[in-house]
Amino acid sequence: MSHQNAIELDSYRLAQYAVQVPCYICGSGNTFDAELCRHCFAPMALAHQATTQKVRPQMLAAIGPSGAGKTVYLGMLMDMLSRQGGDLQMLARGAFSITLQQATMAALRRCEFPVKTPNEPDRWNWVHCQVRVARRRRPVELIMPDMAGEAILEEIEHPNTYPVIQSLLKQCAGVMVLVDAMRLREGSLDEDFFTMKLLSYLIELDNDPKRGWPVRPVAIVFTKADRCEECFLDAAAYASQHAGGLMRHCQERFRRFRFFATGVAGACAQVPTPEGGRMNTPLRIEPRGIIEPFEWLVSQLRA
Ligand SMILES: Nc1nc2c(ncn2[C@@H]2O[C@H](COP(=O)(O)OP(=O)(O)OP(=O)(O)O)[C@@H](O)[C@H]2O)c(=O)[nH]1
Ligand SMILES: [Mg+2]
Ligand SMILES: [Zn+2]
Repeated sequence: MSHQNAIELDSYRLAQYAVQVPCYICGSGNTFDAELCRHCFAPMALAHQATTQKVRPQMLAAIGPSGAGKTVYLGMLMDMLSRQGGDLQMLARGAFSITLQQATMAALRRCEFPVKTPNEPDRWNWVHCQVRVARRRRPVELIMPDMAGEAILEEIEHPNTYPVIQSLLKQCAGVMVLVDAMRLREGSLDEDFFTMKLLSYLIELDNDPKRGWPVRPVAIVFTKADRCEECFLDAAAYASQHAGGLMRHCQERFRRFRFFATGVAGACAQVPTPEGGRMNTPLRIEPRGIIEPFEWLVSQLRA
């Protein structure tokens, strides 16, 4: 090969870097070979996959304080949806979309809960999936991350600490707000306050009466309801009784909201850890009310 030819090939390679690929979440330009967005750390695979599809994926988010049960719930939800037949079925898009369900189910099988989600967005698990609903002609394309509760709180208190959270929540078509039912019953006002803060933040992000958060679907999901049966019987009544502020907030600010109760563990025990502490472990896995909040949210999405 002549010297001149070699120069031509190299410059052709460099030309690829001149074309920027916009991140699907925040829109910032990235090089074609970037794995994560250099601005918000969302996986660039989301952008590459979206360009190959006719339908633009919609975004959903599960938010709630640290320890609310987001990882356990989302991991179990993805596992159940990907295995079941029937009216609602899920197909993961991309190998990265299976990690959340794989890590959660591996921990539960060892009779452990998954570890706390790290605060750094580059370590979050994202799911891009196709959801088929019996009544809909076309499947729904969805993107959903498992975010860390502490990072969500930090972003609300100090906007732009985690730009990915703001970009995502601005565009989300709907949201699941996870609330620890046990802590509410124990009278923890933190849970009520945190949830009201989250809901106020959503309204601040987009208050448009036609397209903004006042009209987007909000599922309030009480987690760990395996430990308080009355929550399963009537989640809305449970909210009125134990989270009055949250209930009023929903009624005044949102037009489409609904309360749900979920539980993943059938029974838990406190066991000693090798470090001398104690750890909450699931003795049985008995998922209840996992599909319902998601099914309702999907039914509320535009076609
Ligand atoms: N009894 C019971 N406990 C649960 C359930 N889900 C979660 N827990 C407990 O709640 C803890 C926190 O659950 P995670 O799913 O890690 O919480 P998270 O919202 O992802 O927390 P961050 O990652 O810090 O934001 C677990 O370690 C369990 O001790 C459940 O369905 N039943
Ligand atoms: Mg988590
Ligand atoms: Zn980005």
